[in-house]
This record gives sequence, C-alpha cells and structure tokens, in this order.
Amino acid sequence: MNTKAPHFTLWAAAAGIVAAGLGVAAGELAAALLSPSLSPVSAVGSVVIDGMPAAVKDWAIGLFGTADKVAFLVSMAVVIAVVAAAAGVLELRRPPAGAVVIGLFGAAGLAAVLTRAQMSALSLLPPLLAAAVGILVLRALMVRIERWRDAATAEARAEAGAGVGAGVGAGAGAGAGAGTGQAGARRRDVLRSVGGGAVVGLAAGALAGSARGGQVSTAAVREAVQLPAAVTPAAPLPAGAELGISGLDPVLTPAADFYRIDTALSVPLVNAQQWTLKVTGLVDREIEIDFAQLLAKPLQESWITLACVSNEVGGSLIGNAKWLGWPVRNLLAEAGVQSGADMVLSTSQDGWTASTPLEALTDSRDALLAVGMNGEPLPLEHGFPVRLVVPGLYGYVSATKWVTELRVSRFADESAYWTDRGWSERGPIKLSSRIDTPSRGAAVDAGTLTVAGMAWAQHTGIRAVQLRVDDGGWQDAQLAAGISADTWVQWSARVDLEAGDHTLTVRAVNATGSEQDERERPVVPDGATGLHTVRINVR
Ligand SMILES: Nc1nc2c(c(=O)[nH]1)N[C@H]1C(S)=C(S)[C@@H](COP(=O)(O)O)O[C@H]1N2
Ligand SMILES: [Mo]
Repeated sequence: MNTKAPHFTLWAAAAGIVAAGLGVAAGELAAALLSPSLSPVSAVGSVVIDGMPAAVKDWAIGLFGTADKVAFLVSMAVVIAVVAAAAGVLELRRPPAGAVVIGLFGAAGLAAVLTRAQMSALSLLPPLLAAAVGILVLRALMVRIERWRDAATAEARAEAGAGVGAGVGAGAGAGAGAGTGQAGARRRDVLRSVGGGAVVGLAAGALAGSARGGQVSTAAVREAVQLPAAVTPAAPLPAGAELGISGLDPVLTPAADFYRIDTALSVPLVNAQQWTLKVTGLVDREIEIDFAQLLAKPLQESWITLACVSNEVGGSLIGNAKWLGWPVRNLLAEAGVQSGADMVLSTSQDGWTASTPLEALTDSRDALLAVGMNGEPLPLEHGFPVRLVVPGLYGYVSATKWVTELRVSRFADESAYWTDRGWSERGPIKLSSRIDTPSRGAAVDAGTLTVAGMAWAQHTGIRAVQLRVDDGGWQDAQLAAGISADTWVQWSARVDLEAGDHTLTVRAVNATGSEQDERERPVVPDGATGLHTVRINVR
C-alpha cells in the first residue's frame, strides 16, 4: 500500500471509549430526568467508596483533603476509559468479547443501584439503558471499522498482485483503483461516526449535568426558607476575638470555606417540605417532627467549632460557625428516654449513621438539631435542611447531615458507619493547636516576627498557648478573646529570630490545666496527637 497502514486498533479503542461514554451519558441523563439519586455513576462510586478499606479512604482524604471527590471522579473516568478502550480492541479482534465487557459494566451499575436505599423499578432503567446504548453503539461503530479494514485489505492485496504478476495486472489494477475510493469512503465513515458519537456523548453528558433538576429545585426550596430569629441568640462576637493577622484563619469560617467531609458522592437532596425526623428506639413515645414544626420551636444560636477526626496535626479539617437550631435534649425529653439507653444512633437520608453518647445530647452542652449556619439555611452540602452539631465531639460520631432519624439505643446493641470501620466508639475532640503563620518553609527577615494560629479544646476551653523556637524554652503566646469553650481561639506571639533555619513549635493547655499530648499518633482510631511544628528560614 502506498499510504500508511490505518490504525484500526486505535480506532477500535476510540470506538470503545465513545460507546462507553454514550452509554454512561444516556444512563446519567435518564437518572437526571427521573431522580438524581438514581445516577449509576454515583451508585457505583458510592459502593466503591463504601467498600474501600478504611486505610485507603484515610489516605485519600489525607492526600486530597476536600478535593477527594474530584480526585475520585477523575480516577473513575480514567478507569472507565481504559476498560472501554480495551473493550473496543477486544470487539474488533474477538467479537462479541467487547460487547460482553460493556454488558458487565452495565451489570455492575445495576448491582450498585440495587444496593442503594429507596429503590423502585424505575431505578433499573438508567443502568440498563446505559448498557444497551453502550453495546449498540459499540456494534455500530465496529461494523464500520471492519468494513474499512476489509476494503483496505482488499486494496492492499490487489496492489500487491499488480506489482508481482503482469499477467493479472490489468484486472487487479482496475480493482485497486476502485478499492482506493472505497477504503477512503469507509475511512471517512468511521471518522464521522466516531467523531459524531463523541460529540453527541459530550452533549448528552452536559445535558445530564445541567438537568440535575432535583439539585436545582432543592436549592430553590432552600432559597425560599425563612429562618426565624433565635429565641436565644448567640452572644455577639467579643471585641478582640478576631486578631486580623494576615495568614491567620478567620475566627468565623464562612460557609463557602468550611471543610466538607462525607461519604456522599452526590449531595443528598432533601426537600425541606417533605422532610421529617423520627425519634425511635428506647423511648416512651415515638415522635415525628417536620420542618415547619422544628422552625416553630424556640431556637437558639451557638458558636460551635466542628472538627474532623481525620484532621492531621496542623490540618485544616476544622471550622467555626454560628449554628441555629433546637437543642436535641428538648426533643429527646418530649420522646421520653427510657432507662438503659446510653447512645443515640442518628441516620441520614443516604443511610450514613453516627452513634453519639446519649449524655452528650442531654447534658448542659448545646447539642443542636441545626437548621442554620452563619445566618443562612444550611448549605446543601452541609446537611440541608437539618443536621446535628454536638460541641466537643468529632463529626464522625455526632454531626449527622441530612438527618432523618434518631434512634435511642445502646452502644452494646448497635454500631455506626465509621465505628464499623475501625474508628473508636467514642470521639471526643482532642486538645490541639496549630501555627497558621508563618507558613512552612517561609523565608522571613531577621528581627521580630509575629507568629499566630488557632487552638481548640471544644467544650473544655483553652487556658494558654505556648510557643517554642528550636529547642529553647516555652514562651506564653497572647490569647485572643475567646467566644466560648465550644469554639477555637486565635493566638499570637512575637519572637526575635536570628538568621538561619528555625523550627517553631506550638502547644496548648486546656481550661482544666492539661497540656496538649506531644506524642505523635495517627488520626486512626480517635484523632491525631502531637505538636505542630513549622520550619522557616530567617534571612
Ligand atoms: N450524612 C452524613 N453526615 C456526616 C458525614 C457523612 O459522611 N454523612 N460525615 C461526618 C463527618 S466525618 C464530619 S467531620 C462532619 C463534617 O461536616 P461538614 O462537611 O459540614 O464540615 O460531618 C459528619 N456528618
Ligand atoms: Mo470527619
């Protein structure tokens, strides 16, 4: 042949990717139109996330932090593309092996969807549609690639024949001439259909994304929510609580900057108008309360600093907000907790659970059924319409978002999502402190340097923060005005530094006089310990 050999294998791989892409887009589109909770991609992703060894999850959260979901979706897309490309090549070489691979994809989606809560016959449609579209498109593209290959092969043979034997030259030469035209046409056909398929797939995917109508309408319901004023408002922010030092985290975390950690790949969409919370289990009377009834309760506002057990020493999986809600103890009192109970198992709309010590929900601390965050209804990703916030406990044992049930129970009888995966049954937040500025590796001028950061010991309070330069003595830092024992507090210190490399270390002392634990422990099973150090270079 005079032209370069066409890369049929590459085109088969591309056809596989386009077929899988169109299938996934069709499934997502169907799900978006039916109900966002039916997305096969989300279902498969959630099953993978739930089945992942806890260590891998911890590693991913540590590595990607709050970008873990994006990282996960990108990895999923890469895996799908690689398998789909292989399916395309298989289908060219050993049909129908490629179609079988695409069918297995569909079966995985179907199985994943079947494991999700709230299933109906409709749930089966998106994965089945995805598999059907994927297989049909793969077959249709492969037929075109085969025709092209056959035409090109015939042409090559004819050309070879023309070159070898002059005797058949006339006839074969005529054949080759016709073949060039045919192979060319077949090639253009392949290009057009693979390209066209890719364009349609991208358009359908974009449509599926924007047609996530549920998300839009939930957001609209949220916009329309009018939160009542708190009967017990939070005390105003004390003067001097915010030091305003550049590089230092603000004492109030805006909702948009608040860390987000949960196992939900797509945000659970809960219609506030249909939301109810059931109180069940070891109670005298089971109760069910709806959103309007909750808003009609005497609400209170509290500053509470929420922290994640996966927060490494010096990490940023912590934030402080003003929460509006109804104390959980009042709800539990209405239901009448029976003796013998020592735990409340809270369940979210997507099935996630947390087991909270009953005591933390009934003692004088203000554990809230929260509806508001920083003066607004809860953002969708922070639990709209209602979540739990419990001062002093890590989120995994207390801060259930999209909460729909509180079951009064016993630790001896039941366990929860993370405690089933090797994390501690009890999760009190550990006394800790952090240097925010200067940042690690910063180069600063010799002389007096302002060092500042945050310290927290929720529900106990911070008494002092101390700073050390290299192996020197501990010097007291200046504490900013504290909001309450349930919130973190800013601190700052001024140190004189000579040129060279230096290590800054911070430690905190809580309100009862306990010093921060300086032994280094990992986040598993109940939160990291150790002192935060920052190495800097002084010029
Ligand atoms: N429904 C649900 N609620 C949840 C979780 C979850 O995975 N699902 N994660 C918990 C954990 S581990 C933490 S640290 C907090 C984080 O709350 P935020 O995302 O609003 O910061 O939510 C808690 N509530
Ligand atoms: Mo967490």
